[in-house]
Amino acid sequence: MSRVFHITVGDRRRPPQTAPVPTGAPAAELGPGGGDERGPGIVAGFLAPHPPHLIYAENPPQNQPRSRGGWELLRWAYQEARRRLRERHRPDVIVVHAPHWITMVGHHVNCVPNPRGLSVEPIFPHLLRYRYDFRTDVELATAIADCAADAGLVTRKLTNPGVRVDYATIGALHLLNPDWDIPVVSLSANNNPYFYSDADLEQMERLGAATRRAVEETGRRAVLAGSNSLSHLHWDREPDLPEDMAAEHPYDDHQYRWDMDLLTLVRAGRTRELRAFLPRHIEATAAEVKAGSLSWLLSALGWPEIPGDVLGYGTIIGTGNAVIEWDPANPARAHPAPPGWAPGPDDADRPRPMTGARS
Ligand code: 2X7
Ligand code: FE2
Repeated sequence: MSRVFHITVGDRRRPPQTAPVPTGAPAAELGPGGGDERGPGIVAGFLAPHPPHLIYAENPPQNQPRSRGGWELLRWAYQEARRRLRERHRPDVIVVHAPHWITMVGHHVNCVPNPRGLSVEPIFPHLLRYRYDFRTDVELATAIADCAADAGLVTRKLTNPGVRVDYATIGALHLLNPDWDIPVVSLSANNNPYFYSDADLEQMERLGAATRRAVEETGRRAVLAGSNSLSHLHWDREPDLPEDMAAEHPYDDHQYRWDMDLLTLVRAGRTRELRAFLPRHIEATAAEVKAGSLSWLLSALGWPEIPGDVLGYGTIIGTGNAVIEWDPANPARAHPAPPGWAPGPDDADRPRPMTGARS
């Protein structure tokens, strides 16, 4: 049984924003194999959640625990993300921002050429004990750290090969590229989802802009992965068989509906409104998005007013998780919200029961 603490969350009401619904941008040229023919730059971004349950359910050889599967809809969403990454985006590098490499002072960039070791999930060690061995794009990592420092952010280059890579970085990277044959840059989370404070996403946006500058200056073709769950309250007990899907469902209806509102904005391509909505969603659902990975990602993409492609949504021990792709050159079809719809569930002020454990 694992136990976690819960914070009291509420709603910080802000007036709904409105913006025109985009009809879609011109598609990029696709080559004969379906790959796009763009040159260097950030070619796509993924929201790539990392709960250890997903790797556990995949049973890869790198992970010690064995499972009978589970959480298939999210894993199939990742399957499609992998296909697009390999066939269409063909990046030189995957840059990942993940919330469980927590750095209390500053934004750190992993500049170790070949990180190797065992990554263990501290709350769910029975699900994730993963042997990793991958290559860092040190030139880009160094450039990101330098551009972030130029942008006024406290920044450090991690060069100590003994530092263990956190499970969120490993989770997102494994699920996007289990072959680990694409170099990586990994960024730490200076903005901590567990602090009792309002979300300060401004620095994450500056880090995103710095990442973009570094990618362009080094001439890389990069895919970005922001590794956040959405609503983040989870059960403090799990079933005897962790992958018993009869026990898997949203923590409560309130959390679920806030996630659906966020995804409605994403699918409609209302990115400006999404930007204003994120702090409300964080406040209402203790969202892991508070760590800033999603803000970093969308800022690096320039907050494109295009729909994101929601490849899948599912809960993991009650938390909300979505795999989403933003491809500025080949945007997804827009799914406009119903007329008169505004984000923020109408019961936003209702006090939520903190039920915690399931029976
Ligand atoms: O890191 C996580 C998470 N974000 C959500 C659910 C369960 C475990 O780990
Ligand atoms: Fe997490």
